[in-house]
Amino acid sequence: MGEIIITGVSGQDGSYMVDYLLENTNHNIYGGVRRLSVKNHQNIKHINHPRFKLIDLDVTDPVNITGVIRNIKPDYFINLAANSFVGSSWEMPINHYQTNALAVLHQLEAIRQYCPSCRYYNAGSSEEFGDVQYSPQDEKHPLRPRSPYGAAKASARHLVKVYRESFDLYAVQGWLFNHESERRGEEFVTRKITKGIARIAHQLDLEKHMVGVVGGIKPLNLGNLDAKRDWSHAEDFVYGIWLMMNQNEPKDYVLSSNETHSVRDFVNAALEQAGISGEWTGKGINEKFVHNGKVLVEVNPQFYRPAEVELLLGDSTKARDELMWEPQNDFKTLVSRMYDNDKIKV
Ligand code: F7E
Repeated sequence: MGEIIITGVSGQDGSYMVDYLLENTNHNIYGGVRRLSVKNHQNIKHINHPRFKLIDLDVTDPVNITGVIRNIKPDYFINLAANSFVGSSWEMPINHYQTNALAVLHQLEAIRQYCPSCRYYNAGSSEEFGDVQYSPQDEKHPLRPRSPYGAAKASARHLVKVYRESFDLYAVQGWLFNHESERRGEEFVTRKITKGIARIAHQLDLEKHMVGVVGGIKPLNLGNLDAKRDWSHAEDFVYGIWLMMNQNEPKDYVLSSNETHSVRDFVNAALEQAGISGEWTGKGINEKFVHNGKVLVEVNPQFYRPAEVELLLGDSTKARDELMWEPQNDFKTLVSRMYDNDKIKV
């Protein structure tokens, strides 16, 4: 029985990681959470287990990080704490750099000094590929980030590699393409869509039953509908991370579905799941989805980014061949799981 520290345990990936490790290993798990005046433990409220313990952990505080690593001397350290919303990284670039890059350096340094046998994982991102040179993107694709978020993750990747090679640490950083779920934050486009379409479906239902909706149906406002992403279910990725941490040799792997879909495709899949028909009209900022003369989805340039990653499509062949990693949820299953979870029950 060993000790595992997971940072960012109340987030989507952290919570699925705990679920997976409690079920599949017999290790003790220390879940790091940042102290907030209002707790945000929705994703972990179902976990009540003698091998799971919450600890205060702020990854931007090196004293805190070093103390925790020195005391617990973990066998595994899984860093899933991040400022993960790319869209906010232009407004708060320093926060993104501190949380997503500098914090990684503090963790590596503490592990090097106090617990060099600890296996370390840092959450890397397909955003590091950014302005992509070829598709699909594999482990050899150059790092060409387009946002302060992507640049911070790329910087962390270099640090992980330098520490691995200089000090012989088992330190890895996967390239995780977009991964979503019923536990996804509502600012990310997938959850914004499934929640938004669920609200609209409910309002259409009320109208059908002559109850009426005061002020009419408010359309779902989105940014770039043409952006393409390689979306998977987060549940499939946490076990990929665990496989990455348990090889003979430390290596970085891409995890992805190997399919790409536009934001518009995601909206269409959610509409289909909701049983709402209609058509897209207009182009660019005038594009709309119309159902029986009602606008349900429209473009709002407020959600455009200063620089966009237009296309991401992963190639996870290496993880599938070497780790025997096999995701279980395809695109349709992902959308239907998320939509059904957000559906308003009456
Ligand atoms: O945007 C477009 C937006 O915010 C996806 C994080 O987990 O995955 C995630 O980053 C796309 C972008 O995720 C809206 O412009 C259109 O092209 O859901 P997102 P992301 O930026 O891809 C990577 C792998 C990570 O590492 C990140 O941590 O959708 N989009 N309309 C919109 N995006 C948002 N958020 N809201 C919109 O209304």
